[in-house]
Amino acid sequence: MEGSGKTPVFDHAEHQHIRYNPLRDTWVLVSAHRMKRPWKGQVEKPPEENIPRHDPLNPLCPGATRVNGEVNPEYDNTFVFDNDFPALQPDSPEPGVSDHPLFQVRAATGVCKVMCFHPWSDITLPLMQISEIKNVIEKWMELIWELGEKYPWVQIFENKGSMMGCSNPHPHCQVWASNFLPNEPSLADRCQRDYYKKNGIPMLLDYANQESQRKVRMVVENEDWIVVVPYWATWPFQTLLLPRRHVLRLIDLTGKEKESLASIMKRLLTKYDNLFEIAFPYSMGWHGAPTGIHLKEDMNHWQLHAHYYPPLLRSATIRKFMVGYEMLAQEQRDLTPEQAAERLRNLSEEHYAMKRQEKET
Ligand code: H2U
Repeated sequence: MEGSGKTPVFDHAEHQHIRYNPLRDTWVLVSAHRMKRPWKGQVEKPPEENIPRHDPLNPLCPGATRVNGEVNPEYDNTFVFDNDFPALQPDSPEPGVSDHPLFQVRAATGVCKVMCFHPWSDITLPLMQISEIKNVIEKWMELIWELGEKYPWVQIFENKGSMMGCSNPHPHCQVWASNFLPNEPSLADRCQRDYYKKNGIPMLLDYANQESQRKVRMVVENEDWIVVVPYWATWPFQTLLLPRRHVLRLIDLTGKEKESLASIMKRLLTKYDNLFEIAFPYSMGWHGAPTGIHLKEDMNHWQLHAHYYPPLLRSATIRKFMVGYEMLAQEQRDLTPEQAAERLRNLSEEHYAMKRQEKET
């Protein structure tokens, strides 16, 4: 095309470009043609398939003894306990006043909890019943209530799969509450505040409305929720789960929204697992309006949302590395968000493990 005299027409799937991420005030380089390059790099181990339903030596199982000597109850639903190795503890001495702007320090206090989703170790969210996923959502809401009363930020997050640093196959998430607003929510707060001031509508409400009309990045949707590969996604199959209504926090969900959230989570996660027919690894987490002292402030610029960040790119064993250029210049992705959304959208909503089971019987 170069030198042909004709200016090529821009095609986002062919021509590299940069896209703006309005939630982080950053840009991502999109270079879809890089998917064609051969791969001779690291190949990951696929996730373990034969996990025992109950292992008395697994500290997350019902009736098992944890590292600190405590014995878990014989729980048959969700189960929450204080992390025995917490990154944040309620008390910490004051570090004193910094004597130089380059050496700033502040006290960090908080609470870290672990929440088991289910008594079985060989189950994951997409394979759980909608009613069981709803129990998880209700427990999340309780934790936001309880910890959000005191702490300005309560981060619920799930690391799934050893590729994402998860240390235990038992289905679980973590909850870290802190006396400070961490970097990511702090940035999201600033960006949403600025957008609201300029446009008079919460950014992610505006965004959900737009994506509901445009459809190209839609993965799944129902009456109350949408899941899209965001326009500015950096991870190959990253998604953003958004309510259609203006909702500040998880605790504001109605009974119907809890039910439809459980349903859309199951559909999304089934598609994720079906993509490479493995228990799809990811880190996910909820972002809602800050809590604690902020509960009394006007937080209307906020919109509740969940981020899913899966690391895989080409197959069950080939991941995206966020290394050289990403660390030193800016994030870059290899397939367009529209291509990723189309692939996810076209996948079956029947879990591959269920299909296999049906075939065997
Ligand atoms: P991850 O798999 O995401 O690392 O979560 C497991 C958490 O469980 C981890 O934070 C905690 C670890 O500290 N844990 C306990 O609190 N007690 C135990 O006996 C084992 C694991």
